[in-house]
Amino acid sequence: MTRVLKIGAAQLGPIQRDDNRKEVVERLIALLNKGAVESCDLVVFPELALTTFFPRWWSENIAEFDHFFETEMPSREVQPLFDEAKKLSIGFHLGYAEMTPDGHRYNTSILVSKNGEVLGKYRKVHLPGHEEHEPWRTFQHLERYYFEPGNEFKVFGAFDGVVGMAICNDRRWSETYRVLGLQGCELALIGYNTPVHYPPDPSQDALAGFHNHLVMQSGAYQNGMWVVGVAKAGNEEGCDLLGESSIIAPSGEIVAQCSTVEDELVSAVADLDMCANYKDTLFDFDRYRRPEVYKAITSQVGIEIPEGIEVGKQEDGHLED
Ligand code: CDT
Repeated sequence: MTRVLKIGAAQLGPIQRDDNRKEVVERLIALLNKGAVESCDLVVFPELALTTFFPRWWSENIAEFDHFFETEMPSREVQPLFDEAKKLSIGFHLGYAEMTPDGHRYNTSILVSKNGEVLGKYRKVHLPGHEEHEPWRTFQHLERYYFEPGNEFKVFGAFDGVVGMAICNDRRWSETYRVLGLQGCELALIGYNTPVHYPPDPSQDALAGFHNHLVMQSGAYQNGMWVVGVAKAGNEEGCDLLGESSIIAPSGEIVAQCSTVEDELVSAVADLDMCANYKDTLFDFDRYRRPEVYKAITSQVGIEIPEGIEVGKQEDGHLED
């Protein structure tokens, strides 16, 4: 059996605060149709693909932003996307703000099969930014105020392979890919909204594109998996969001990349069997991993410099056995 998928990375341009769901869903459907022209099996939409990136604003009353959340999926407004995808026989990945029946808020993504069935749901584990109002910032990043964190990285049997999901900031953490990789993940789908300007350290602004690809390419290579990273891009409510959506092979190479910061679909053929080239050789986990040496990764959160090391007061680098 050959396991070859045609994947579309469906980058979105900005969604402004007053754009309604119907308009946005029409844009998603247009991208889906571009995917159909390119014979895609799976189209990947970004994080919070139905709304503007609302955590850039503070509201004393959190419920004031509840209209940015979906209380059911598919909702009435999103149903046409499910219908069109089913008609075209294309699966898709979609990020959105989720409100559960008992009032919990998550930054969520779902994986939908070619016949419109929700195969899997993921809730963002690494919530970046801050939880309090920080008016000094050009743009706030209040994900830690608006969302609760999810608690697991899972994989799903889908599209003849093992598929995992992560969301935006998750892609910067090597643990994300490894936990997926340890479950045999062959294809990781990752949506993002990444402001180009990083207020706590603007020296990183010029490196935003480099860091984006650096982390996803390493994650792909070190775990022998395909990675699809898809942006909401462009100038959204005055905030520039990074584009450069890409499809990355298990070799770590980028095989397709968006060139605009607008609605744009790029596609690539992904041979899932190519994962074995890496999983069975250089990154043969069974053979080479040494979990007994990695205990600090799960037992410790922050940095703990071992006793006896006084930073800045060392001798000239001489090491004693
Ligand atoms: N959406 C998201 O997670 N964005 C973050 C911005 C970090 S700055 C607080 C990212 O890692 O791209």
